[in-house]
Amino acid sequence: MLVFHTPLSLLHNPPHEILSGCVQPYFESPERYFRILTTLLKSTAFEGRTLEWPVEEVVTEEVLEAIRPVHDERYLAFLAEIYDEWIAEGGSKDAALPETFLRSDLLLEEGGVGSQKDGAVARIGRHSFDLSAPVTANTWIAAVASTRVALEALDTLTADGTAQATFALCRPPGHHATDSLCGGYCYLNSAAIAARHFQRSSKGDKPRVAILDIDYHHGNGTSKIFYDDPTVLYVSLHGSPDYPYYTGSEAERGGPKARGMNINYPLALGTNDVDYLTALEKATDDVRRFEPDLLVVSLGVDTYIDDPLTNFKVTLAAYPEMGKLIARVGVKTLFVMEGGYYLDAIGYCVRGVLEGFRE
Ligand code: SP5
Ligand code: ZN
Repeated sequence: MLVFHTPLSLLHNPPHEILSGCVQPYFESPERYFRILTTLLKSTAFEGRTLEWPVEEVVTEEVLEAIRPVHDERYLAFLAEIYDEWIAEGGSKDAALPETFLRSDLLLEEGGVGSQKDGAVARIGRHSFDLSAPVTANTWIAAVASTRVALEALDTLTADGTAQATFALCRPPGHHATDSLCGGYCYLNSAAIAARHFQRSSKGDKPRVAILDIDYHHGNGTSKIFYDDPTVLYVSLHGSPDYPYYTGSEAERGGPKARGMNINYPLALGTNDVDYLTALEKATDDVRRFEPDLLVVSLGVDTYIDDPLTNFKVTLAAYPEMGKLIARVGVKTLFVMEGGYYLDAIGYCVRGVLEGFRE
């Protein structure tokens, strides 16, 4: 299986985030990229495809065309400009991070005050939903490069008649990013962008895409982006109650034009291998019934028992079984990397899923 990745992912390296009221080292670290890549490439079943561009050539008109159907123009301008604006206002060189958040229930009149021109602090609070998406000097470049990894993996998957799956080692991840908000280590929603790109670049009838999100956390961004779209099925398994707290319930079934096209499997904290795989089997049945033309898997491995941020009891033995269930859907599958923070296991968890898929 081809493994698409870019060393430009390493340019995004925020020193810290704020969790449990404390400044903590950033869990979504560059080391994750090395661990996953080296563990995969130790096996002859995988072949690396390194994507490299000069920094000033990462953001092309072509990739922006693929991103625009998913993210709003003002949000993209914010990601591209905020660090320099923050520095110009005297903010820390480490990273831009919000102080306040624009919430509609705070406003006294619709629209409130201000625009995009009321300074860096106001601007970042308009486009963030937590304190885990700092914007550093190269965050925008790394995020766009990460999206390009997903798009390249998709192009190869669709162009190659024999490939049944490709793996996009995206970093930073994407599934928490909405059309206009960053958060949860995510800036650009690469899985959503790839799904839309597939639909837009196909000739004939608009193809159907299923997104199966097996990261521990609910992919609130992806869910929101496709919530009222009957051509994209979103199915998520996630720990509940847990981050991002306000989304991911079974009652979220899709908007008026797309009832039933959003399916959530909230799983209790402490969920073990058997219960996890039972739920995943139901989720893959949902995907199969939809008869998609493409399956995008948001592959987070923060479901692992020792993950420092999460609360399942899923062991290494479960990951190849996950891959087998996903393969049984029987459709071309793009795997897009999302979360996973226990460095000593993430490579083996990812390898387990991908090897299980191939068998
Ligand atoms: C892509 C992805 O997996 N993003 C996850 C972001 C989760 N951020 C908040 C985690 C809250 C964890 N709280 C418990 C900390 C125990 N040390
Ligand atoms: Zn996660």
